[in-house]
Amino acid sequence: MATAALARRLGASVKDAGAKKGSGWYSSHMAAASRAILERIPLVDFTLEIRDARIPISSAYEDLRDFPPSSRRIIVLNKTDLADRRQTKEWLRYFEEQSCVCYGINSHNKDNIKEFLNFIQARVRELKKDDQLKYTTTIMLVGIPNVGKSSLANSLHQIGRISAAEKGKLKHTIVSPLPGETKDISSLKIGSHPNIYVLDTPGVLHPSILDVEMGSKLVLTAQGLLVIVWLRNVKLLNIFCLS
Ligand SMILES: Nc1nc2c(ncn2[C@@H]2O[C@H](COP(=O)(O)OP(=O)(O)O)[C@@H](O)[C@H]2O)c(=O)[nH]1
Ligand SMILES: [Mg+2]
Repeated sequence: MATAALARRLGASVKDAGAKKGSGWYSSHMAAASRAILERIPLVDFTLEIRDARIPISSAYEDLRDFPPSSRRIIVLNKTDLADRRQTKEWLRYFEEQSCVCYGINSHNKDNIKEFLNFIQARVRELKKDDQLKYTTTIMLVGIPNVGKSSLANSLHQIGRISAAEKGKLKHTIVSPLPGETKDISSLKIGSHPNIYVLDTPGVLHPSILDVEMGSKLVLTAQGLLVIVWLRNVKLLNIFCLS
């Protein structure tokens, strides 16, 4: 009971922090990233919307809400290692019933990444049946901060290049439990014959969509750290002391 009350209080604080003008949360940088991502969606072959497997609804990427389900948009439930296995299965079934292509993954698990690469390659083959070797496929990873976009991009790059016996230096995009570390859109090669690139993007979270429940879920999952950083203007310690 006390935990539920604390969760609600934290959720309400996150909501208030989002609504507060000048809280620095939805910066001009995030707004620019949101625009840049939206501009690229029609240009890329696939958009992977990365969500947290523990909170697959609250971690949805708002900017994709108006895009209808399509075989070119794939919902990836990441961090399945932290989620309840049975619930993840149910969520995957739920999204499939909504005509969404959906995949559950742990970005830190090599076998998961290999299977996911096979899945992506199959989708690429379906998309470019004719002369597919000539084309370069681009896959953009989008999502709210901290869902694991950069981790997934790095893992796909590492495993994809090893499988393709590619030479050359491995690239890295920054992985961090703190928000806002990915500042630009960067591209990493994940396959050859045909060439496949993933675009890692900065996380975007519109404060206007937050309600108390979503706020508390973000606090209580891995996004907790991120929210605490955002909440530096809110007297978070007071919230704990009052509970
Ligand atoms: N347990 C677990 N942690 C993950 C997974 N993917 C990413 N993380 C962690 O989540 C945090 C945020 O990851 P990052 O890739 O920077 O998220 P981004 O902001 O969406 O790019 C980091 O501490 C990662 O190590 C996963 O599948 N499982
Ligand atoms: Mg990142």
